[in-house]
Amino acid sequence: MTAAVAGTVLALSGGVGGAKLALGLEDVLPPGQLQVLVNTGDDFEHLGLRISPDIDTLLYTLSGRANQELGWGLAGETWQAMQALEELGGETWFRLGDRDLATHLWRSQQLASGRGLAAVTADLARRLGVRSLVYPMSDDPVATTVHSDRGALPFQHYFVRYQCEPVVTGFTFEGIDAATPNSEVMCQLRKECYRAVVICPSNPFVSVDPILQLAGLWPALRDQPAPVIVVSPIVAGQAIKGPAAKMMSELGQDASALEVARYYCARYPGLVDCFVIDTSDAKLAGEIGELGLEVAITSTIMKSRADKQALARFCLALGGA
Ligand code: FO1
Repeated sequence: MTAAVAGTVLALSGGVGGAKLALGLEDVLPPGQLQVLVNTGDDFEHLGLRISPDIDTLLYTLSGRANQELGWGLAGETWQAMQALEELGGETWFRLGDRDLATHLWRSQQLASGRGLAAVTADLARRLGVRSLVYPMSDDPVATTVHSDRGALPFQHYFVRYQCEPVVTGFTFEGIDAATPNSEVMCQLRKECYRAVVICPSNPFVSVDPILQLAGLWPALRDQPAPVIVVSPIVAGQAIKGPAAKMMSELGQDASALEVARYYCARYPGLVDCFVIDTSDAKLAGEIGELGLEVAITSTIMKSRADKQALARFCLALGGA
């Protein structure tokens, strides 16, 4: 057991990669000092239910319930409902486990009763015993569309139904112009409450961009005093998980940590203070540094709990955090 590092930390996260670092951060921070702002661009209505995949990945990971093999859903899951649905000729391309279904039923019922997604998520987190604050990026609906050689695809159709096979040409976030960022986070940014902001190793295009594109959010992150630290989701030319590297090459970029750094600098000038790369990418440090970023090199592959904690501690030691 090592000593905790005090001060509230805000992490921006998509699904599995972000949840791993969030778990490490939660472990090394005192209880209640981690807040996670989560992408909801992947959310959709399916079988009449509201599904929030990235929120659930965070809640399941932080409550020790995550299915490590699948990378989504609950551990020890059974699939009776999906089997029965298949026998009825229903849609089963997006698999909802029996226990996971309870989450979607509960959330959908709560939302239908008029509660907002942030309140429902906080309640769910409490019921699951999550110690950190997990905030949806917005209570307003935002839906990621993937533009591709097979046309404009709702995110889950691209990701799950077509297994990320279509060649991407761009992304849009339907509803983003009318969406308001989470009010708690905006309030705490204005009050300069954070000691660090960590942009987790999540997909820049479909996990982090929907969050940063919410009205006023990235300028508020840039203008508050805590360091903004990005952990590269690309290691040695590969995405740690998911289609980020494939998307980069289809968009005409090199799949590299350097290109990720260039992307953040071009799209969000002045936002990022520190950029964390894996030791296998150490040779890129000079060029990333020339972008005006502090470059930090460590092992960013999070296999064990100790790896997650080590990366979390490393991030919290950067930029005066
Ligand atoms: N991902 C899959 O690859 N196949 C599935 O059938 C699937 C079902 C699913 C159900 C609930 C949930 O919360 C997530 C689920 N995911 C599934 C994962 C998810 O769609 C993606 O990993 C994220 O949206 C990307 O972060």
